Amino acid sequence: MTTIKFGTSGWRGIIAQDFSFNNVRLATQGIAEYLHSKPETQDSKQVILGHDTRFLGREFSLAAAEVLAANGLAPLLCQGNTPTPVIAHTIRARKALGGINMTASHNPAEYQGLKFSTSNGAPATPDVTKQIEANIARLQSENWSFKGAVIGTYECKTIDPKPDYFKQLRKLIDFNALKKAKLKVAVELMWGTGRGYLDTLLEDVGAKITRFHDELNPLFGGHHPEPNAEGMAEVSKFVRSGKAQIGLGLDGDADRFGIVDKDGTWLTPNQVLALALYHLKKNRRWTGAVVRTVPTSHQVDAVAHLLDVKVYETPVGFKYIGALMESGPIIVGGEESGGLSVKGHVPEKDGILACLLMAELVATEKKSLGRILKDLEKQTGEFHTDRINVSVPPEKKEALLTKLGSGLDQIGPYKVEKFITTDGFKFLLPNNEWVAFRASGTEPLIRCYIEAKSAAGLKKLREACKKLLAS
Ligand code: G16
Repeated sequence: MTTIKFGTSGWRGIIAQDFSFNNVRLATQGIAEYLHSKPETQDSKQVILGHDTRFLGREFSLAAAEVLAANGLAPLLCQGNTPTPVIAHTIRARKALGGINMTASHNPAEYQGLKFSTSNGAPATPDVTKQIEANIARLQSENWSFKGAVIGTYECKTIDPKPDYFKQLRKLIDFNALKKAKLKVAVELMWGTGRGYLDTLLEDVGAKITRFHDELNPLFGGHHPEPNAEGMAEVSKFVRSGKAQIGLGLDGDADRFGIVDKDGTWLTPNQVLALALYHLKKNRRWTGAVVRTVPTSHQVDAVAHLLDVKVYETPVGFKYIGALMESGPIIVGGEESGGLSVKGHVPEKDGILACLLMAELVATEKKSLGRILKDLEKQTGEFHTDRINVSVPPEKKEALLTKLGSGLDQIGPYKVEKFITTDGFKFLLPNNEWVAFRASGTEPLIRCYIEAKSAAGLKKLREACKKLLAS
């Protein structure tokens, strides 16, 4: 029997092994029962369904739709494959009860996933997923089963979510500035759901775009559909050759962004978050605070300090950022894994919005992003970050986490000044440098995050962390 657990973002599993039709039906029944326990279910019955480009996405969505309908709810399926932020916006725009999104985001092709969002479009918070998990465990103990229609044959009402979402982005992005700039843009669509969204919006404002991987391929070319330095390498090369002024990319479900500067350098999401805050506060004059997760760069804090903006720190997961965005004015919330959203938008990460915001910044200041960062660094100092993903055998994982969690006085030659346990273990070192360790909630990995004030310092810290992880 599979234990269905909601990790950092939804439930993820290997297709056919854990992520089966029966388990999707079971998880959906758990969600339907949760929805029935909410008073809002008196007013609306709608639940938005969507899926990414992975194997059997539509069929899994239809299986979920059938269970929802059997529970007296009204499933509405987004046409075609749909970005996560678009599903989030659709939930809000249609005042639905929530949404179920079949996506394993950046995980490799053998995975599928189910993300549940509440009526505000935000990823479900842990108190909600705990209730759903308890419902599922109870259903399992009662041997609950559902006799569904032949796979893929159930008929569900569909909607086109694009027009509403485009309308929302036209409110948030300065498309006039983009129109004037006529940028040459390389767009990495990563065989994912961003196709027809990011590229179309840019083309509509007269940008000259070159698309990468804009065909449907559930195998993602054998890679993780992640717009990190590796995932953006082809775009980097293209931009470096002078054929485009900026490279913009998305992950499989278009909630994460990847940005390549004019010289072909891939910018870290940490840098992009700092730039987004700078742009919205300085050029747009937005007011409010900034939210970042624990392992996100303190460069964000340094830029916030320059601009007199308050910083909030949360555990990893956009569900925590989203919750804060719903509770007060937040200019921008984001995280080092490549997610951000802004004031007035969905409390869910939106890669499409992030990419357009960076293009808008270039169009507004008529400078490269690297140039803007260099100017900021003159005032804040430099920030060098890295992330090491370590695959640790399950039998060694607990021992390693226990060792790190017991607190350490030293990391290599550096004295630990403060130990933070908001999520995993973060060790603050002298000179505003730090390292953090935590178990990923989406992949069987331990993540080690490092920040130093110089390239040489980063190298030294990386070595110290590698030694610690190997010992
Ligand atoms: C998900 C969450 C993010 C989180 C990321 C990494 O992203 O939505 O909030 O930062 O996982 O989490 P972890 O380090 O626990 O693997 P996505 O894009 O996969 O949905």
